[in-house]
Parts: sequence; C-alpha cells; structure tokens
Amino acid sequence: MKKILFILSLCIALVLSACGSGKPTTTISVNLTDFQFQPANFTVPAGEEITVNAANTGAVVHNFVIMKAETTAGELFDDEDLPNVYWEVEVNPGGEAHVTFTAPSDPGEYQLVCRTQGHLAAGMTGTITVVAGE
Ligand SMILES: [Cu+2]
Repeated sequence: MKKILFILSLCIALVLSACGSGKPTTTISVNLTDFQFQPANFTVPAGEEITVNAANTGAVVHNFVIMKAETTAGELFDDEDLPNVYWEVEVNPGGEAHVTFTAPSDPGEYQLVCRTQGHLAAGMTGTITVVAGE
C-alpha cells in the first residue's frame, strides 16, 4: 500500500512539473475556447522574441491580450484599459494566428486577458510570467 502511494505521488509530481509555469519557453501554443485560454499560464524569458501559435476552437472571436506591467483589466475590459495593452492578437472562430512579439524586459507577472466583450468576466484570463534570461 505504501508503495502504491509513493508511485502515485511521483506521478502527481510529474504531472505538476509538466504543466506548471516553471520552464521558460519562447513558443506559446494556446487554444482559445469559449471562454478559456488552454493552457492559461506561460513563462517566457525577458526581452526574447516569443512566437505565439494560437488556435481559436470556439464559436466567437477571441483575443490574446497581454497587459502592461502593474496593470490589470479589472472585471471588464473597456476603453480605459486600451492604453495598458502591452501586446495583442485577435483570432477569428475556427482560425489560427502565428505571430511574434518581444517579451517585456522587466521580469514579473503580466495579466493575460481576452478583450472580447464579456469574456474576461466569464473567466477568460491567465498569466504570463516573465523571468530574467540566463
Ligand atoms: Cu474570448
């Protein structure tokens, strides 16, 4: 019984490390669904060029919007949030985007949101963690 528990906890540790926001990546592959980012948390190296491969598997337009440092879009994304957008890409339903952006040079946590009306309130949010390069 103890052995089974040990193996189970090993498996859980493996799963957690595989999907955690641990290792920085220069490629973000994300599914935009109604109404989630899958996955929703990414870690990227500061100042590097990041490739975003986004597929909209939902029925409505979605956006992948990174907010500037120290800003969040609050409950609803509206006009006052526009100046706080660091970078964004819009993807039509059934469509894909393959684009690049330069990661912020300041390490920290950046809010990821979808700015299509009502999606942020529906929980379409995530986090981009920027870590210092090696
Ligand atoms: Cu959306």
